[in-house]
Amino acid sequence: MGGVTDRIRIHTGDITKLAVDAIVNAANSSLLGGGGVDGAIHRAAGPELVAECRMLHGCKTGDAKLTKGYRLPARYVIHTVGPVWLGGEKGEAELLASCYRRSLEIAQAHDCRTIAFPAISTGIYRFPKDEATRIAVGTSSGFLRQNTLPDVVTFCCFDAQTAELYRLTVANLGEG
Ligand code: AR6
Repeated sequence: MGGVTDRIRIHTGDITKLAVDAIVNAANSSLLGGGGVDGAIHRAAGPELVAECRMLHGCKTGDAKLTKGYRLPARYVIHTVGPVWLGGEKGEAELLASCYRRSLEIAQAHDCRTIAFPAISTGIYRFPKDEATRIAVGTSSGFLRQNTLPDVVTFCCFDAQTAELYRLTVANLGEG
């Protein structure tokens, strides 16, 4: 019997290239674009993306909203707003977990079999990578255990060091 780790992939590279049902964007609460992975997604999707985002009237930290993928190979973009790291006492961990959970719920509601996440909040928002990776893997594997959709979660790491951290974290998951 395969456990949930069989439904987790770790990919090193640019999330805008992935032909999955949904890619997740590490957005800000305006949903109108920015730097980092958000800038890359908007550039690759084309100007229709920001036009649809304007109609969403923003998004709260820890929540997520879906748009089409336009010129991306992915059918949908799920825009989530991670917490800015303020030292760890401002609910950052719970808010980051909520980003993963809400994104997976929205993917499921749109019948997505495959979804790819970037390392939300670990760039411009400065969330410590070790803890962010534990939250990403822990929350996603918990959701996979309880749900058949999405079938496969890909963690898209921008560099080899991050991918290694994800590999170690997945390996440490107790399969129960
Ligand atoms: N593919 C995959 N991962 C990427 C890519 C890419 N093309 N580009 C960067 N990363 P960040 P945040 C990684 O800063 O910390 C924006 O301005 C990057 O190495 O993109 O959540 C938004 O508008 C890092 O590991 O997002 C917000 O204002 C991870 O993606 C703010 O930044 C997340 O880094 C959000 O900050």
